[in-house]
Parts: sequence; structure tokens; C-alpha cells
Amino acid sequence: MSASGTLSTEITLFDIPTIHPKPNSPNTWKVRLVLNYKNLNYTTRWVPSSEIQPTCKALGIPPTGIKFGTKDEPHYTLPAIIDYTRSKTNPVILSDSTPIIEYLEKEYPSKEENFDSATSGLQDPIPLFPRGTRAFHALMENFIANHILLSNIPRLYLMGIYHGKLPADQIDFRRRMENRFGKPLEEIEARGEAREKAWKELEEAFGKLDTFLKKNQLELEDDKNSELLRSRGHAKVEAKATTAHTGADLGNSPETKDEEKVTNCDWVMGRRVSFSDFVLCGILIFLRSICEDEDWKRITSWNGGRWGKMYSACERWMTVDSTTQL
Ligand SMILES: N[C@@H](CCC(=O)N[C@@H](CS)C(=O)NCC(=O)O)C(=O)O
Repeated sequence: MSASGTLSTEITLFDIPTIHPKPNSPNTWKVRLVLNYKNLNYTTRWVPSSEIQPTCKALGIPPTGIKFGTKDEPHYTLPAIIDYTRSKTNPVILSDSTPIIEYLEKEYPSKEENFDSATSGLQDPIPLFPRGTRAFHALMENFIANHILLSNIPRLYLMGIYHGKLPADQIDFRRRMENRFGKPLEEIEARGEAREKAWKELEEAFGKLDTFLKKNQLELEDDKNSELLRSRGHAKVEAKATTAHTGADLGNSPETKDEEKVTNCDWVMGRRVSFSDFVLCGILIFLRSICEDEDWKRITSWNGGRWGKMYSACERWMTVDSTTQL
């Protein structure tokens, strides 16, 4: 481990450049957020989307599916990682965001006992898949992908995605989308009533997720009540232990930052950050990048501002490494 607390891993992350100062692919962000959260040392290799296939083929990075409209042509996507930490000559080569994160979690495990480090930011990260939650996270990921990412965002923001791409990638993107939808790129996005309907459906999908997540409130209320009892002196010893562990006392201590107060109860698993937060946050970063400011305001006004708060809470893991390979 280095003096800054970064683990001395040697990982290359393959990501897609944009014309913006930061990348915006939801899937590559998912992995980058986890690398940052785990404090792993990595460098980025920027691969324009039109060069993903030749780059992956040359490096032995496996495809993640079959190309749209073909029977068996392999589809290469990013993110991918090459982890040289254990071996320079026989590194671990992986594609597909979730298997990559599962590998990182296995190879560089986080410590269970410091379960509130995510809100204090002071100790080692907590596990991304706490015991018994793998199926829950798989379901969450499925819901988020199908109801939020893939259902309406392309109908609302195809041009936003297009305009964020490098010029060479724009040509490739236009060709693929026109081929897929059978009309000029400019005519694919929903307009007028259809656009309003797409917005409504997106809001409903976020609303449904909010309803699920509100279930956490029951537990948080219980926690608050027991904390109240403790602070009244009913369990002084326990209270001391909890504060020492968490580095914060549920937002009531004078040294707790405002951001921590906000984030304490906003994660998918309540008080602890986990895999699904990074899935969701990757999409929020994507939306923030492709949306007009007005539309971002609209999204962050939904569900009591939950999504904007989650975005802000994840900002601490949104660093893009300055040491990049081209
Ligand atoms: N299942 C993959 C999907 C990855 C994916 O679709 N990546 C997109 C960027 S977000 C990509 O590489 N697109 C380039 C292309 O389709 O050519 C994962 O979760 O990593």
C-alpha cells in the first residue's frame, strides 16, 4: 500500500473517450467507481468505440455477446481490464462490468467489520456484496438495466450520446443506429407526445425504484431509535464502540460533514454502499453528461431529490486518473 492509502495494484482499465472532460459510459463508470472506491492503483487506456474490436482482439480480451443483427459475430465492448499485479507475463484479462467487479471484490476484498466506512470515508471499504445479497444485487441490476437504462434513455438521448462522441466514433455510431432503427439518426429520438410519454415512463421507473428503496426506512427508523436510546445513556459502552467504528454518529456529531448527513440513508442497502449503488451511479453520471441542464434538474427533482443526492454522494469516487495511456 502506498502512503496515500492506494493499493499498489497494476491494473489497466479500458474506457471510451468522449469530447467531454470525463468519460460517460455507464458500464465503464461502474468499474471505475469500484476501482476508486477500493483505492486500487490503475491507469486508463482510452479506446475510441470504433477501435474496441481490433484492440480487444489484439490483446485477447473476450467479447461480451453477439453483434446485433448477426447470428454469431462476436460483440466486443468496454469496460475491460488487464490486471498485471500478480503476473506481468500472464495477466488476468477480463471484459464485462459485473464479472470484472466480482473479480475485483474477490481478488482485493473489502473488510466487513468496518461497515460504516462508506459514509465516513475514513476506513477500508466495506464488501460490495455483503453475504447473502448476491441474488438481491443481481435482481437490482436487472431492474436498473431494463427499466431505466435500456427502456427510455436511448429514445430520449440518442443525439446527446452521439454529440458526446469523438468525430470518428460519431460516424460509426450513426451507421450502427441507422442500420438498427432503419431511419436517419436525427429521426430516431422520440418527439412531441412520444417524448413526453418516454419521460413519464422514465420517471415512473425511477419512482418504482424509490418505492423499493424506501423499505430501508423501516430499518433506519429502528437504528435511529436505538441510537437515541444510546445517546440518552442507556447503552453508553455500545455507543462508544459504534462511534469508534463508524467515525461518525449518524450525522449528529459536530465533526460530521453535511455530505455525510445527506448520504447516511440514501444507499440502495440503506446505510452501507454496495454494488447496486455503483450500477445506479454509473447511469446517473451518464445522464448528467448527456442531458441538458434543465432535464438533469427534472431528474434530480424526482423522489425527494434522491438521485441528485446519490450522485453527490458518489462524487468522491468519480476521479479520473491523470496517468492515462493512449
Ligand atoms: N455487458 C457489458 C456491456 C458493455 C457495453 O455495452 N459497453 C458499451 C459502452 S457502455 C460499449 O462498449 N459500446 C461499444 C459498442 O457497442 O461498440 C458490460 O456490462 O460491461
